[in-house]
Amino acid sequence: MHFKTSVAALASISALAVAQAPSIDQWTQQEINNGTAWTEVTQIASENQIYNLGTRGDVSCQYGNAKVRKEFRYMSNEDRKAFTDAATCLMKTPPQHMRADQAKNYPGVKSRHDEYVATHINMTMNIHATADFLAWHRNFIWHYESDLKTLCGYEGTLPYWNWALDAAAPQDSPLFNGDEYSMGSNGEYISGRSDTYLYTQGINMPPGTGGGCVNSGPFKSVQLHLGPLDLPNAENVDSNYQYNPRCLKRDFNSFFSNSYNTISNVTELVLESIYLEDFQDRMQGYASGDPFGVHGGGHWTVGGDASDFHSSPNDPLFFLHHGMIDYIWTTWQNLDIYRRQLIIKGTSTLGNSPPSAEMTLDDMIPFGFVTGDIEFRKLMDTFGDAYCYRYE
Ligand SMILES: *[C@@H]1O[C@H](CO)[C@@H](O)[C@H](O)[C@H]1NC(C)=O
Ligand SMILES: *[C@@H]1O[C@H](CO)[C@@H](O)[C@H](O)[C@H]1NC(C)=O
Ligand SMILES: *[C@@H]1O[C@H](CO)[C@@H](O)[C@H](O)[C@H]1NC(C)=O
Ligand SMILES: [Cu+2]
Repeated sequence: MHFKTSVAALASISALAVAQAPSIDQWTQQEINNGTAWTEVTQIASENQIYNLGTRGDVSCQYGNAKVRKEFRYMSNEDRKAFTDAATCLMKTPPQHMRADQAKNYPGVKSRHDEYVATHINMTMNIHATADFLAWHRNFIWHYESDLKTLCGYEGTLPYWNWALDAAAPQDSPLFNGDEYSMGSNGEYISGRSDTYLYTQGINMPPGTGGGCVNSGPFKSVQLHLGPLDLPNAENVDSNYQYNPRCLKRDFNSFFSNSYNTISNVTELVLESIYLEDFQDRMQGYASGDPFGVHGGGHWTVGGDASDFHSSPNDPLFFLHHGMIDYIWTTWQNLDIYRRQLIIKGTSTLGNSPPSAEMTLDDMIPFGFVTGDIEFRKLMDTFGDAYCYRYE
């Protein structure tokens, strides 16, 4: 008994010693700006994860058999097309969760994809600037990946989009060249636009490089059915689930990527945020002096439907952006697994308005038309009970 306790205590002390998060001072500003630091940070995080998994003993999910999510541009042409084929398939697949007697309350829900959009619309005020922002979106995109497999025969994993690689000119990214292996083009260019003042963030947004319909690539003929609800220069719908058939729009804008989504922005976020409160606030732009963070900045870099606060999952690129957000979270967690794996902070209402109770890991989290409620604790570990995947 005594022996067992002291061995466990020793093990956790030495594990803590190796798992301290690195300090940003270990890298020069140039290494932070040119991506060297980010590459090394993700390597340290992976090594910690491998070490940690080694201490878990005989569990079925191991580093070697976990599914690997890759950056879209580093996938083969065939794999990229298989993904976008499945994503468009989901937009043509009938709703799976909504019952016939509910349909009259959700006139805009026509497809399985729309069930994701409607759920996000429904829960917007309870999944952003809340304790479960990161966990909720992790599970949301995981189910999307799972639906691509079970409903549309996809055999790969959910790609992610590292927007930092495209921060200088997202409109020129290979992801958006509009060929059949891309994530679809920019929106058609609309000229003669002026700046738009964004009241929530208090900034003046210059016009982007598109603005109209995505007219080449895999999503050129998709029809959206829900939203927009909050776009500054669009005809927003009057009610949450109104049927509003239209094309997908994008408006790539380097103003946002250069200001909020550079490689130094993501590296500094991860290395300078020691406490979870700082990390999640700064990522979402609730820290002072940075009204977007990498999360908001990514949505506004794409613009158009992806920048609608409520209905942004309309654009399949949403799921790749949130893949990157999830990658950043796993990296931050794995830099100091013992302190960060199971830590949460906050309530279940946006910025705690209206005030609500602190969330706990025992809370059951709802997912509307996506899937049944799931315990918060299960969403904390990509190698835990619910998942088995990693990023590369
Ligand atoms: C980044 O900067 C460091 C320090 O100057 C240099 O050693 C390294 O080769 C650079 N890496 C890249 C990818 O440019
Ligand atoms: C993001 O990084 C760029 C340089 O890459 C910098 O100019 C900008 O101030 C950074 N933004 C924030 C919010 O730190
Ligand atoms: C919206 O939320 C209500 C209340 O939680 C729930 O009953 C309903 O199923 C949700 N609808 C969707 C589409 O998520
Ligand atoms: Cu969201």
